[in-house]
Amino acid sequence: MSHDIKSRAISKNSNHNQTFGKVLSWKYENQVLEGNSEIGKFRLSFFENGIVRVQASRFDEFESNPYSVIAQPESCQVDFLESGGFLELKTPGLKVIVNLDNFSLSFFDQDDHLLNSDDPLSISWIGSEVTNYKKVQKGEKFIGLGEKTGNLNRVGQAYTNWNTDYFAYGVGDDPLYLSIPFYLGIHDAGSYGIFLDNTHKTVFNFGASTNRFIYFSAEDGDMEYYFVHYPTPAAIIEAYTRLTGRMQMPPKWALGFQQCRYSYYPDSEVYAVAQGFRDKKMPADVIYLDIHHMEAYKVFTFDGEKFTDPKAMISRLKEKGFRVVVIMDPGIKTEKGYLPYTEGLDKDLFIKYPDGEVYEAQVWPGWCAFPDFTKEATRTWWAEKMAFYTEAGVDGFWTDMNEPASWGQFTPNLIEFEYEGEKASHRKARNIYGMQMARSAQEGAAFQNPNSRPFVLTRSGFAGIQRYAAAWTGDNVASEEHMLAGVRLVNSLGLSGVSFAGYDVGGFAGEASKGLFARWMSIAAFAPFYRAHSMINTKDSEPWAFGEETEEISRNYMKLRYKLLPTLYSSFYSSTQTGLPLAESLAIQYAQDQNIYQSAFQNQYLFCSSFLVAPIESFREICKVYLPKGDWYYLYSDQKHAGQATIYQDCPLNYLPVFVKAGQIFTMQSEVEFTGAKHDGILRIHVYKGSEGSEFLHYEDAGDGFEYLNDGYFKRKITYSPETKSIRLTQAEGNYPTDFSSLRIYFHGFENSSVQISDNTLELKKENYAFLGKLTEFDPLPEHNHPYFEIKNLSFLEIPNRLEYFEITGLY
Ligand code: NBV
Repeated sequence: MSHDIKSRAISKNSNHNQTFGKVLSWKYENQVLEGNSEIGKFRLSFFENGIVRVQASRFDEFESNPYSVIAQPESCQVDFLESGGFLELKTPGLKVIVNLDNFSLSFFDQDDHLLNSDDPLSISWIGSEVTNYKKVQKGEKFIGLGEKTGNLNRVGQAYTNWNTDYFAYGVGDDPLYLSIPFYLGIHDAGSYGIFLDNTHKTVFNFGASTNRFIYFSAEDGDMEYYFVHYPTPAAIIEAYTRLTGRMQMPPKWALGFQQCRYSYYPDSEVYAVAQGFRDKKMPADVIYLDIHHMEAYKVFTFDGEKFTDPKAMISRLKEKGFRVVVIMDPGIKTEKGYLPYTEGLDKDLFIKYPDGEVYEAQVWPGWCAFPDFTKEATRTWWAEKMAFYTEAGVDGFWTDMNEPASWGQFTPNLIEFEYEGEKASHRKARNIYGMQMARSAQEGAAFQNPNSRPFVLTRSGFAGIQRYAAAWTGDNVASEEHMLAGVRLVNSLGLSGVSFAGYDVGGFAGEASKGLFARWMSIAAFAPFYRAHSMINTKDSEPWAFGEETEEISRNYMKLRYKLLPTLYSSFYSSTQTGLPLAESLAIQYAQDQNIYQSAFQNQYLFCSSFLVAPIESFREICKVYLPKGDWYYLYSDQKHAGQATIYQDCPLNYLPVFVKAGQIFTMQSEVEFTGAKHDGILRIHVYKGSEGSEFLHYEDAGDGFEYLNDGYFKRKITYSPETKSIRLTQAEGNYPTDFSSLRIYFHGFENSSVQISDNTLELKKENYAFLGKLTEFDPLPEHNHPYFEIKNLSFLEIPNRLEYFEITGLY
C-alpha cells in the first residue's frame, strides 16, 4: 500500500485548498481501517467501544504526539462492512460511516442517531495547515477546550491554542497559557467529544464568520483526532481521561488554603504572614516563595540576605503547620560560573538554533538559556537539581513562565527541541513545553522525596497536564468580571480533564475592593485549588488586610472549606478514579437543559457533586439562580426549592448562594487550623431528603505518601435510598485506621422523630428549630441551637464508626 505520497503532495501548488479526495484503496484488519486517498493516507482505529482515532496524512508515516495519550487500544468488537460507496465500522456503542467519495465521516450512536458528520469538504490542506470541516447538528452547543475565556457554550466563537504569557488578560482574550484541544458537542440527539491530538498551533472555529460549518485546524502535522462517544458527557470525560490520564492523589495539605504574594520577603515577613493566619484564626496550609527568594532571579539559589537560613525558616513554618511552595521559572541565567548554566551547556540540555548555538532570550534574570524539557536527560537533570529546594524542606513546586515566556513575547520558530528524539521546531514543541516542565518538576519532587506525594502547580500545559500538576489561570485582574470569568475557566478546565484548578483569589493585577475580595474568598472556598495571590507593588492582600467585615467573611468560608475536608478529600479521590472534575459545569449533568447555557446561569456549577454554587458579583444583594431538575435546599437554612425553576435569592456579601441537591450526602469534620491538625474525631454525615437517592464514597488515607496504593486507605459507601427509606453504610474496606471515632448523621428535610437501626428504635434529638431570618452570624449547618440562625428538622445521632455496616430505615 506504499505510495509516493510525499512527492505527490509537495509537488502541488500549496496556496490553495487541497482536499483529501476520493478513497482509492483500503484494508480492514483488527479494529483498524487503513487506506489511501488521492492525496494522502488515512487510518481509523478503535481504542475502545466508544473511542475511535482518525488519522490523515500526506506523508508516508503518520506523525504523532508522544505526550498526551497514554492509553493503548483495547480489543473490542468491530463489525465491518462495505456497501455501495460507503464503509461501515460498528462497535456496540458507536458506528462510523466512511464516504469513499470524499472521505467524509459520519458518527452514530448505537440507536443510529447521528452524532456528528463531516462537511463534504472533509479534511483538506492549505500549505502545511490541515483542517477538518464538520457540520453543525440541530441545537448543537460546544463546551470545553480547557483554559478558554468566553461563554460556556462556545458557539459563534473561534479559539487558538498557542500557549501565551498574557499579563492581565481581558475576560474575552485568547489564547492564554494552557491549551487543551478537547471539546464536547452537545445537541438534541446526544453528545460526543473530540480531541485533536496535535501540538502545533491549532484553531477551533465554532461558527465565527461562517454559517456553513465548524472546523478545527492545525498549522502543521497530521490531522489526528479521537472521536469519543458515550451516552453522557460525564462518561465522555471519563473516556477522554482514560486516553490522557488522570490526576494523582495530591497531598492533603494541597487542599487547604494557600497564600501567595509576588513576593514575600525577607524571611521575617514570611513568618509574620504565616503567624497572621494563626493569630487571626484563619485556617491555612501553604505559603509561597515567589521570584524574590532567589539571588538575581537565578533558579536553584536563595538570596542570602533576604533568607539567611531557608532551612531553619521552613522548619519553623512547618512547626506552625505550614508547607512552603517555591516558584521555578525555566530561564537559566547565562552567567559564567553559575552551575546550572555551565552544566546545561556541558550536558547539552538547552534549546538550540538549528546550527547548534544555544538559544537565548531575556526574562527575569536577564539573558537566559532554556532547558529543553522535551528531552529526558534534561528532565532528569532538573529533577536532580531540585535537591537544592527539597533539602531546605520545600514541599511544593510552582512552574511559572513555562509557555515559555520571554521579553518580546515572540519566540523564533526555527529553534529546535528534542521532542523525545523526533526533533521538532518551536512550532510543534511550544504547546508541550510547559507540560514537560511540570512533568520534570513532578518527577523531581518524587525523586527527591520518594515517600511524599508531589505537589506541582503550573501555568502552562497541554492535554494530559492533569497527570503532573494542578493548574491556575495566570495573571487575572481584580475585577468582578474576572472573578466570574475565572469560575468559567476552572469549569472549562474541568470539562477537559484538569480537575485540580483554581484562580488567584482577589485578582493578581490591580487591587480588589473589600467586597470583591470577600466574595472571591467565598466562591473560591468551592474551587478545587484555593489560593490568594497578588502582584508586586499592590497593597497588602492577605484576607485580613481589607478590614473587619472582609476578614470575617473570609474566615467563615475558609473554616467552611476546612470543615468540608472529608468531602473534598473523598471527591479528590473519586476524581483520580473517574477523571471527572470537582467543579462540574452544570453542562455535565444537565447537558440537555437549555437554561444552564444562559449567560445569567452559565457560571453555576456543582462542587463535590452535592453543592450547587451560584457565583455572583459582590455588589448584588439579590440574584437570579437557576435550579435544574430535582429539589434543592438552601445551604444556610434548608429552605427547599423545586428545581427546573429560576429563583430570586438574597445574596448579601456574607452569604454566597449555595444549594444542596436533594438526595445527596456529604460529610464534615470539626474546625481545624490546617489540614494535618487534629479534629474532634466525629464524622458528620449530612443527608438531604430527596425523591432520588445517591451514593457517597467516603475515602480516607494518611493524607500523604503512597501506602494508599496498597491497602492504606479506609473507604466505604454511604447510600441513601428513598425507595427503601434507608441510609446504608457498607463495611469499610482497606487497612487505614480511620481518623474518625464516631459518626453523626444529620437529617435534612426528613420528618422523622425516630429512626430504626436494625431492631432498635432510636429517638432523634429533634428540636423545634426556627429560622429567625437574620443572617448576622455565619454558621451554615449549625450543630447546636443558635440564637439567630437555625436549621429546621436538624437532628443527629451518634454511632461508633467501627460497626461492620449498618442501615437506618424508616425514613420519611
Ligand atoms: O513570578 C512573578 C509572577 C507570578 O507572581 C505570577 O503568578 C505569574 O503568573 N510571574 C507571573 C511573572 C511576572 C508577572 C508580571
